[in-house]
Amino acid sequence: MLPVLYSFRRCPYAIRARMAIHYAGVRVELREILLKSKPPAMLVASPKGTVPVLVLPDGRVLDESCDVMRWGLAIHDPDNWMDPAASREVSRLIAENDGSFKTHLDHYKYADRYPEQTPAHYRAEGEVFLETLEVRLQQRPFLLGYQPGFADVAIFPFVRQFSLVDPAWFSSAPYPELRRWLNGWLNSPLFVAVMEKYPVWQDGAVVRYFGCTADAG
Ligand SMILES: N[C@@H](CCC(=O)N[C@@H](CS)C(=O)NCC(=O)O)C(=O)O
Repeated sequence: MLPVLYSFRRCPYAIRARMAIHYAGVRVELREILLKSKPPAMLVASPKGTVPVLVLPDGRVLDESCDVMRWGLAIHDPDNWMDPAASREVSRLIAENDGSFKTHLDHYKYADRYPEQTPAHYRAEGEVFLETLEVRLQQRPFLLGYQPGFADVAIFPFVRQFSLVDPAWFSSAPYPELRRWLNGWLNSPLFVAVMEKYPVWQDGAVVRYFGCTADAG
Protein backbone atom coordinates (compact mmCIF):
# COMPACT_ATOMS: atom_id res chain seq x y z
CA MET A 1 0.00 0.00 0.00
CA LEU A 2 1.33 3.41 -0.94
CA PRO A 3 1.04 6.69 0.95
CA VAL A 4 -1.89 8.74 -0.32
CA LEU A 5 -1.42 12.41 -1.14
CA TYR A 6 -4.50 14.60 -1.38
CA SER A 7 -3.52 17.56 -3.50
CA PHE A 8 -4.81 20.49 -5.49
CA ARG A 9 -2.72 21.28 -8.52
CA ARG A 10 -2.44 25.06 -8.19
CA CYS A 11 -2.22 25.28 -4.40
CA PRO A 12 1.22 26.64 -3.47
CA TYR A 13 1.35 24.49 -0.33
CA ALA A 14 0.56 21.38 -2.36
CA ILE A 15 3.11 22.38 -5.00
CA ARG A 16 5.90 22.56 -2.42
CA ALA A 17 4.88 19.18 -1.03
CA ARG A 18 4.74 17.54 -4.46
CA MET A 19 8.13 19.01 -5.37
CA ALA A 20 9.76 17.53 -2.30
CA ILE A 21 8.11 14.14 -2.86
CA HIS A 22 9.10 14.07 -6.51
CA TYR A 23 12.66 15.19 -5.77
CA ALA A 24 12.95 12.52 -3.08
CA GLY A 25 11.92 9.92 -5.63
CA VAL A 26 9.15 8.60 -3.45
CA ARG A 27 6.04 7.12 -5.02
CA VAL A 28 2.64 8.01 -3.66
CA GLU A 29 -0.94 7.71 -4.82
CA LEU A 30 -2.04 11.18 -5.90
CA ARG A 31 -5.64 12.18 -5.34
CA GLU A 32 -6.43 15.48 -7.01
CA ILE A 33 -9.29 17.20 -5.21
CA LEU A 34 -11.54 20.20 -5.65
CA LEU A 35 -11.40 22.63 -2.74
CA LYS A 36 -15.11 23.29 -3.07
CA SER A 37 -15.97 19.60 -2.86
CA LYS A 38 -13.50 17.82 -0.62
CA PRO A 39 -13.68 14.04 -0.53
CA PRO A 40 -15.06 12.66 2.76
CA ALA A 41 -12.05 10.30 3.02
CA MET A 42 -9.72 13.29 3.13
CA LEU A 43 -11.80 15.03 5.80
CA VAL A 44 -11.84 11.89 7.89
CA ALA A 45 -8.04 11.81 7.75
CA SER A 46 -7.69 15.56 8.37
CA PRO A 47 -10.82 17.41 9.49
CA LYS A 48 -9.22 20.84 9.05
CA GLY A 49 -9.76 20.43 5.33
CA THR A 50 -6.62 21.92 3.83
CA VAL A 51 -4.33 20.41 1.22
CA PRO A 52 -1.85 18.84 1.07
CA VAL A 53 -2.70 15.84 3.23
CA LEU A 54 -0.48 12.79 3.26
CA VAL A 55 -1.90 9.58 4.70
CA LEU A 56 0.78 7.01 5.43
CA PRO A 57 0.24 3.25 5.28
CA ASP A 58 0.66 3.02 9.07
CA GLY A 59 -2.20 5.47 9.54
CA ARG A 60 -0.16 8.55 10.37
CA VAL A 61 -1.44 11.72 8.77
CA LEU A 62 0.68 14.72 7.78
CA ASP A 63 -1.45 17.75 7.01
CA GLU A 64 1.07 20.56 7.06
CA SER A 65 2.96 21.06 3.80
CA CYS A 66 6.35 21.56 5.47
CA ASP A 67 5.88 18.31 7.37
CA VAL A 68 5.18 16.55 4.09
CA MET A 69 8.34 18.10 2.64
CA ARG A 70 10.40 16.97 5.63
CA TRP A 71 8.93 13.48 5.40
CA GLY A 72 10.03 13.15 1.77
CA LEU A 73 13.48 14.58 2.38
CA ALA A 74 14.03 12.30 5.35
CA ILE A 75 13.67 9.38 2.93
CA HIS A 76 15.98 10.79 0.27
CA ASP A 77 17.66 14.17 -0.07
CA PRO A 78 20.29 13.77 -2.76
CA ASP A 79 21.25 17.45 -3.02
CA ASN A 80 21.04 18.32 0.67
CA TRP A 81 18.00 20.56 0.59
CA MET A 82 17.78 20.07 4.34
CA ASP A 83 20.88 21.85 5.53
CA PRO A 84 20.84 21.69 9.34
CA ALA A 85 23.19 24.67 9.55
CA ALA A 86 20.61 26.86 7.82
CA SER A 87 17.51 25.58 9.55
CA ARG A 88 16.90 28.66 11.75
CA GLU A 89 17.04 31.03 8.80
CA VAL A 90 14.93 28.71 6.68
CA SER A 91 12.24 28.54 9.37
CA ARG A 92 12.24 32.30 9.75
CA LEU A 93 11.84 32.92 6.02
CA ILE A 94 9.11 30.33 5.67
CA ALA A 95 7.28 31.73 8.69
CA GLU A 96 7.29 35.17 7.08
CA ASN A 97 6.19 33.69 3.76
CA ASP A 98 3.35 31.63 5.22
CA GLY A 99 2.39 34.42 7.60
CA SER A 100 2.35 38.06 6.60
CA PHE A 101 3.31 37.55 2.94
CA LYS A 102 0.54 35.01 2.37
CA THR A 103 -1.96 37.41 3.94
CA HIS A 104 -0.85 40.25 1.66
CA LEU A 105 -0.86 37.91 -1.32
CA ASP A 106 -4.45 36.88 -0.64
CA HIS A 107 -5.53 40.50 -0.21
CA TYR A 108 -3.79 41.48 -3.45
CA LYS A 109 -5.10 38.48 -5.40
CA TYR A 110 -8.67 38.81 -4.14
CA ALA A 111 -8.66 42.61 -3.71
CA ASP A 112 -12.33 42.80 -4.70
CA ARG A 113 -13.15 40.93 -1.47
CA TYR A 114 -11.16 43.46 0.59
CA PRO A 115 -12.42 46.82 -0.67
CA GLU A 116 -11.01 48.70 2.36
CA GLN A 117 -7.78 49.26 0.41
CA THR A 118 -6.70 49.35 -3.23
CA PRO A 119 -4.95 46.42 -4.93
CA ALA A 120 -1.83 48.63 -5.18
CA HIS A 121 -1.85 49.03 -1.41
CA TYR A 122 -1.99 45.27 -0.84
CA ARG A 123 0.67 44.74 -3.49
CA ALA A 124 2.97 47.23 -1.76
CA GLU A 125 2.50 45.34 1.51
CA GLY A 126 3.54 42.12 -0.20
CA GLU A 127 6.50 43.82 -1.79
CA VAL A 128 8.19 44.16 1.59
CA PHE A 129 8.86 40.42 1.46
CA LEU A 130 9.75 40.51 -2.25
CA GLU A 131 12.38 43.13 -1.43
CA THR A 132 13.86 40.90 1.26
CA LEU A 133 14.11 38.07 -1.24
CA GLU A 134 15.56 40.35 -3.93
CA VAL A 135 18.33 41.54 -1.59
CA ARG A 136 19.22 37.94 -0.73
CA LEU A 137 19.22 36.89 -4.38
CA GLN A 138 21.50 39.77 -5.33
CA GLN A 139 24.11 38.14 -3.15
CA ARG A 140 23.64 34.48 -4.06
CA PRO A 141 21.80 32.45 -6.70
CA PHE A 142 19.43 30.82 -4.21
CA LEU A 143 17.87 32.08 -1.01
CA LEU A 144 20.38 30.50 1.33
CA GLY A 145 23.44 30.12 -0.87
CA TYR A 146 24.83 28.56 -3.99
CA GLN A 147 22.56 25.53 -4.07
CA PRO A 148 18.80 25.21 -4.05
CA GLY A 149 17.30 24.24 -0.74
CA PHE A 150 14.20 23.80 1.36
CA ALA A 151 13.43 27.52 1.57
CA ASP A 152 13.58 28.05 -2.19
CA VAL A 153 11.15 25.23 -2.85
CA ALA A 154 8.84 26.19 0.01
CA ILE A 155 8.65 29.86 -0.99
CA PHE A 156 8.76 30.02 -4.77
CA PRO A 157 5.19 28.76 -5.37
CA PHE A 158 3.91 31.78 -3.45
CA VAL A 159 6.07 34.24 -5.38
CA ARG A 160 4.75 32.56 -8.53
CA GLN A 161 1.20 33.27 -7.39
CA PHE A 162 2.08 36.88 -6.59
CA SER A 163 3.67 37.32 -10.04
CA LEU A 164 0.55 35.95 -11.75
CA VAL A 165 -1.83 38.50 -10.25
CA ASP A 166 -0.47 41.15 -12.64
CA PRO A 167 2.23 39.65 -14.85
CA ALA A 168 2.82 42.92 -16.72
CA TRP A 169 3.54 44.74 -13.47
CA PHE A 170 5.76 41.94 -12.19
CA SER A 171 7.79 41.79 -15.39
CA SER A 172 8.91 45.40 -14.97
CA ALA A 173 8.99 45.61 -11.16
CA PRO A 174 12.40 46.32 -9.61
CA TYR A 175 13.12 42.68 -8.77
CA PRO A 176 15.41 41.33 -11.52
CA GLU A 177 17.10 38.72 -9.35
CA LEU A 178 13.77 37.51 -8.02
CA ARG A 179 12.57 37.11 -11.61
CA ARG A 180 15.71 35.16 -12.50
CA TRP A 181 15.20 32.87 -9.52
CA LEU A 182 11.47 32.43 -10.17
CA ASN A 183 12.02 31.70 -13.86
CA GLY A 184 14.67 29.15 -12.97
CA TRP A 185 12.15 27.25 -10.88
CA LEU A 186 9.31 27.63 -13.37
CA ASN A 187 11.49 26.14 -16.10
CA SER A 188 12.90 23.36 -13.93
CA PRO A 189 12.02 19.79 -14.90
CA LEU A 190 10.94 19.27 -11.30
CA PHE A 191 8.29 22.00 -11.38
CA VAL A 192 7.09 20.95 -14.82
CA ALA A 193 6.77 17.35 -13.58
CA VAL A 194 4.71 18.24 -10.51
CA MET A 195 2.31 20.43 -12.52
CA GLU A 196 1.14 17.52 -14.64
CA LYS A 197 -2.66 17.47 -14.72
CA TYR A 198 -4.57 14.72 -12.95
CA PRO A 199 -8.31 14.12 -13.20
CA VAL A 200 -10.22 14.85 -10.02
CA TRP A 201 -10.16 11.77 -7.79
CA GLN A 202 -13.32 9.90 -6.99
CA ASP A 203 -13.60 7.03 -4.58
CA GLY A 204 -13.02 3.81 -6.46
CA ALA A 205 -11.29 5.56 -9.38
CA VAL A 206 -8.21 4.18 -11.06
CA VAL A 207 -5.15 4.73 -8.88
CA ARG A 208 -2.88 7.50 -10.18
CA TYR A 209 0.71 7.30 -9.11
CA PHE A 210 2.93 10.29 -8.52
CA GLY A 211 6.67 10.48 -7.97
CA CYS A 212 9.35 8.21 -9.25
CA THR A 213 11.28 5.29 -8.03
CA ALA A 214 11.28 4.21 -4.44
CA ASP A 215 8.21 3.09 -2.53
CA ALA A 216 8.03 4.37 1.01
CA GLY A 217 6.68 2.38 3.91
N1 LIG B 1 -0.65 25.41 6.76
C1 LIG B 1 -1.20 24.58 5.72
C2 LIG B 1 -1.98 25.47 4.76
C3 LIG B 1 -2.59 24.71 3.58
C4 LIG B 1 -3.70 25.52 2.90
O1 LIG B 1 -4.20 26.52 3.43
N2 LIG B 1 -4.10 25.09 1.69
C5 LIG B 1 -5.21 25.73 1.05
C6 LIG B 1 -5.16 25.62 -0.46
S1 LIG B 1 -3.88 26.55 -1.20
C7 LIG B 1 -6.49 25.03 1.45
O2 LIG B 1 -6.54 23.81 1.44
N3 LIG B 1 -7.52 25.78 1.82
C8 LIG B 1 -8.78 25.21 2.21
C9 LIG B 1 -9.90 25.69 1.35
O3 LIG B 1 -9.70 26.54 0.48
O4 LIG B 1 -11.01 25.17 1.54
C10 LIG B 1 -0.06 23.83 5.03
O5 LIG B 1 1.09 24.32 5.06
O6 LIG B 1 -0.29 22.74 4.50
